[in-house]
Parts: sequence; C-alpha cells; structure tokens
Amino acid sequence: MMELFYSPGACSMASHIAIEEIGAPYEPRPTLIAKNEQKSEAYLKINPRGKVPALRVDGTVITENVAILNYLAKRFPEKKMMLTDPLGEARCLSTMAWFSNTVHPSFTHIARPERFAEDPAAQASVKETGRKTFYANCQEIDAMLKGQQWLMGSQFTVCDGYALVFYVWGARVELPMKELKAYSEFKDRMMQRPAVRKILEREQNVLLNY
Ligand SMILES: N[C@@H](CCC(=O)N[C@@H](CS)C(=O)NCC(=O)O)C(=O)O
Repeated sequence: MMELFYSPGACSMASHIAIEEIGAPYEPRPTLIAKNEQKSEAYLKINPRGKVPALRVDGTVITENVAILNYLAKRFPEKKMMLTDPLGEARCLSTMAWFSNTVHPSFTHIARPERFAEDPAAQASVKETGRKTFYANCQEIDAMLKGQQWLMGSQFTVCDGYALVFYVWGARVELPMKELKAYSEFKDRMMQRPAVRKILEREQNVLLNY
C-alpha cells in the first residue's frame, strides 16, 4: 500500500492529484504545515528534511514532487500520465524540474521572505520582488497553455496537477490570476476532473470559492 504525506494547499497537491488520477489504492496522510507537523519527530523519521510531499511505498520513502510524479507515471504506464517517447519524457521532466527549481522558489520569496533576509525592510523587498518573479513565471505557464488543452498538448499528464498548484498560490496571494486567460481556462478544465475535485475538496482548497 502506498501512503502519501501531504499538507492542504502545499506543493504536495501535485502528487496528491496524480495519485488520485491514477486510481491506485493509497492512504492519504495529512501532515499539517499549519500545525508544524512536518517538523514532528514522527514525520522527521519519514522525511528528515521536514517537507511534504513524501510517498512511502512498501517501507521506502520517495521525496520531491518530480521523483514522486515520475515514479507514479512509470509504475502505472497504462494510465498514460507522462509522454513516453524519449523527447516527450524529456519535455515532461524539463517542465517539472522548472516548476520545482524556479517557479516554487519564486513563491517562497512571497510566503517565507524571512528565509532570504533577516532585516524586516529587506524582507518586504524580497516579498515584492517575489511577487513580480512569481507572476512572470505564471505568465510563462499561461503562454505554454495557449491553444492547448493540457501542458503537454492533448494528453493529460502529471505536469498538469503541478501547474494547478501555482494557480492556487497566485490566487491565495491575490495576484491577478484571472487575467491569465489560458491558465484560467486550464484551471476550469482541471476542476471538471472528478479526481482533481476530490482532492480540492479534501484539501479545502481556495479554488472552490474563487
Ligand atoms: N522541491 C520539493 C519542495 C518541497 C517543499 O518545499 N514543500 C513545502 C510545502 S510547499 C514544505 O513542506 N514546507 C514546510 C517547511 O518548509 O517547513 C518538492 O517539490 O517536493
């Protein structure tokens, strides 16, 4: 049995959506960042970095969305959650790596400026710069989605749930996400998928009232 450790509204939603879309049995293990549960003694035994998501598979723990999403797509190839030709697979990995190493950290500047500067005045500046950088990244996602149904084209993949995370975050910090037309239409399509809706409801996501 697989177990997914996640926190509502966190980047773990990417893995949460993927595992639900796949439809394989798993145990959802809420690990609430709001209550600092990701730093609890019990959870640090699962992921010593104190971060979600983590996926435990028969006693082995996988961390990092990119690795979890790649694992899920490969373990359940019949669900076609990733492009499988070498170029297509590289495109999926490239997009997920960019999400993880660039888009996510740009949001961290908004949500956790104290991690980048000690001085409160400098933190305000980090936050402001983060808003610009993060929104520019969202505009890039919007451009990637222009004229296509899903990020990789006509095939829904594990990249799509990951892209939804950043739409949610932008909405949460009141960036003008609705001005991003292709991204907003993509968000609407995502919300029509029963698995996505189920996860949004389980996580009590802001998109349900957006
Ligand atoms: N690159 C990692 C990032 C994981 C990460 O930073 N998770 C955040 C939630 S979005 C977290 O657990 N933060 C808790 C903390 O830093 O204390 C991934 O994609 O899995």
